[in-house]
Amino acid sequence: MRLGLFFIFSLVLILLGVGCSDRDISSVTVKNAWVRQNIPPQSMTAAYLAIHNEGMATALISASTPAAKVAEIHVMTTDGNIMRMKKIDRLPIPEDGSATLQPGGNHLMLIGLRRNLAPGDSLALTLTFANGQVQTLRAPVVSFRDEGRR
Ligand SMILES: [Cu+2]
Repeated sequence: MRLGLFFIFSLVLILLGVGCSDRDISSVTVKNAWVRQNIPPQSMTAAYLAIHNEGMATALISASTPAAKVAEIHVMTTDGNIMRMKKIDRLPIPEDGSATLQPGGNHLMLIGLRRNLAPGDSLALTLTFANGQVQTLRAPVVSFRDEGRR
C-alpha cells in the first residue's frame, strides 16, 4: 500500500516534470533566417531571423555556423546620432513574445568567414537558448538586390 502511494506520487511528479519542460524546451521557433552576401575581401557579414516564443521568457545566448569562425549577437545602439553595433551575451525573448533580427537592427555578426557567401549558397546556423533549446537551421544567402524584398 505504501509502495503503491509512493508509485503514484512519483508518477505525478514525472508527469508534472514532463509538462513543464515541454513548455520550456520546445517553446521557441525560428523563422525567415537569411544571410547577407559578403563582398570579398570582406570576411564578415550578418544573419537575420525572427524568433517566436510560445513559452516562458528566455534568451538567445549563442550562435554558431561552420561557415564562420565566430558568430556574435549584436544590438544596435545610438551614440549621439551615430548608430553603433555592440556585442551582447544574451538577447532576451519575452514570454509568449518574439525577437526580430533585421537590417538596421539586431543581428548575428558572422566574423571570419571560411568561404565567400554568394547568392544561392546557404549555411547552417545553430542557435542556443537559455531554456536549453538548441535549434539548427539552414539560412539562404541573399543578394543585396533581393534584400529589400525580404
Ligand atoms: Cu554587427
